Amino acid sequence: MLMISFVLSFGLLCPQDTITKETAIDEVVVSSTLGSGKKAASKGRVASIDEHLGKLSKVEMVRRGNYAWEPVVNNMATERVSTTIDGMKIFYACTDKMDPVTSYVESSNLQRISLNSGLDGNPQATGNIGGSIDLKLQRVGFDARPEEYNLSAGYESNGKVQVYGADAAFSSHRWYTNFGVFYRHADNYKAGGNKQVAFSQFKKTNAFANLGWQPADDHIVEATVIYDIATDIGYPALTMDVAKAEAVITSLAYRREHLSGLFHRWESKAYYNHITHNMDDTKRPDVAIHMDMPGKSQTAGLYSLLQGNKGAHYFLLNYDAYYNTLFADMTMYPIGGQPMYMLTWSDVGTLNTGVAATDDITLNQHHHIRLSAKAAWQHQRINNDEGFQALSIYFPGMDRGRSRFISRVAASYAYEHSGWKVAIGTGYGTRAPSVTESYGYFLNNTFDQYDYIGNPHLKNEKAIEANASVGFSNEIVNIKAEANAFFFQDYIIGRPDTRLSAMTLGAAGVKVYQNLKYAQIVNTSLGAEVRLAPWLVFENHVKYSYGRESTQARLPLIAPLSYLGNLRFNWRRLQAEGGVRMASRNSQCGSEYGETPTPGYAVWHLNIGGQFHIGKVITNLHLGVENLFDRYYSTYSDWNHIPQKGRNIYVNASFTL
Ligand SMILES: [Cu+2]
Repeated sequence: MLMISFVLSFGLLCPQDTITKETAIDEVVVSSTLGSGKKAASKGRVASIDEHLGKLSKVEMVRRGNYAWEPVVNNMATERVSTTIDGMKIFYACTDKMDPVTSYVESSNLQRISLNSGLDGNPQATGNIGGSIDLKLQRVGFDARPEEYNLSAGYESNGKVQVYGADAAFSSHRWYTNFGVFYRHADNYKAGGNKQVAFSQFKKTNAFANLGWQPADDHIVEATVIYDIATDIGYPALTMDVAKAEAVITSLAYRREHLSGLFHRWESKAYYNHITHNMDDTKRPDVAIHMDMPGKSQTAGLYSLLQGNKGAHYFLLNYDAYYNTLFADMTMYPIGGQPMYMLTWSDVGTLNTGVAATDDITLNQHHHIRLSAKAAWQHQRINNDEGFQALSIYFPGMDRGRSRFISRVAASYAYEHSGWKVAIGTGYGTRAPSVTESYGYFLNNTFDQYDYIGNPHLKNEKAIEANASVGFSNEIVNIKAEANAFFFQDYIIGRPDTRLSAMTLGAAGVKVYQNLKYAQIVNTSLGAEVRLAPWLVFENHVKYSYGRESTQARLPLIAPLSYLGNLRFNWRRLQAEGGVRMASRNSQCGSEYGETPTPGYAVWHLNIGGQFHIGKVITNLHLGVENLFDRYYSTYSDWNHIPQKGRNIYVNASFTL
């Protein structure tokens, strides 16, 4: 977890263009075929995106089942985190957060996942108080190996998970293409003690194709298509499942390389993506009122990015714009009664356009400064009359649309000398409320059993960030202590409104999103890695976080004290690892917000794997055990305390020719 890669290569497809930068960007390498993937999961290419994301030290995952976990960055969930795919904005289509956008890609689509912590977001990010995740697509590029073929397969004993993938890549000086298909299937898994977790199955297929064309040197056209479909997905923590979640993601880009003058690279991209999400309660026993709940999300956008350098400066300038619409409705079928219809996201359109700039200044080999800023204008409007009228009952005289100005700035300074590295940073940013927070209509939340109504009168949320880290590394040790703190003003969260009555049967009441005066989130971590022998590394990581709001209540879903310990062995082409993950009971949980404490636990794991050459074929083989002692447990971020997997033996292989 400590192995933070500080090296970012820009202009991936042109090695001569590579510029090494010192930044606070954390990343996990997904594709193992490219090598040097220090943090790549031991499950390699067949690991899910969720498993890869979980390797990032500032990321936790909220689980509502065995599929589509929600990434939480610096203890902030989707509303405060920006997720982009190669700079493209994409928004989930489920009012119950069953489909974080990371669920619409596959490991085989990705080369790496990069995370910018806090307000220092990537250029296309918006609303990123907690951080911004960019999923970098796997493109073979020009002048790579003329042809390459990959096959991968994996099996997990718990839940009989099967994973199969095949992809191919062709490359020349003028053209390249890589494409593939990936399939995943899981039955219900078993928690510790052989307890079956009903409704935890899923099926997923993902197909992708990338195409590159270079009609003249350094004039590059690139296109991407991803089609992802998941069916029969169970959500044991929720009262409903998903019949189908489907995404089409497309982009077309034009890029110039090796320009002379101030800017050496210019890239413009237009994109469109479309998500459909259909929930399903027909397989559940004892459903009092059957419901149909589909959701739809469409986003069209573009960005244009200039990269340049002059003297000590390395800078980026970006313009971006997108238009997203979210539509969700619900039809209830009471037994013996008339169906009832309700719009939950009433075709809300969001137009957002902004400019961003970053400057990395290398004063000399010891001093480094990074500045970043973004300003954006956003207009949001309820496009559906019926939905507007329904919400107007609760907010008489409300406007149908609303414009907002959002911005962020961040600055950091790093000092490096003889193995020591000290960094401090600060930032200020504002966030527009999400569609759910502004215009959601009776969205039932199974976490606290309340129905939620959006509030069109919300003010922008504001936050000040301060962060600091100190580290030391040499051949033997690598130690890093890190802390960041976020001070919010007008923090947005749902609070009970006793005047309203709930729509959902058995709901505890209605909550309306409000701006709280202030809130704080503090995250601290300490990591130490010791090389005990040339072939043996002992890795330790401790984390502690804290969150409180202005009524002095604790915020919900804040990670408890946790520890990760690993012993890593390297012998020739073999790597092996054994370790433990531990967490304490989160007795200081957000009880005011419906959270109940989760007991502490310790869970052990083992794995071994390596890369071998069999003739011309490069073979990656891995074998491992998770939850070695079959412990029954759940983490603080397991929705409604659904248990984690019990003992799980996995094996996977990938072959590259
Ligand atoms: Cu859903």
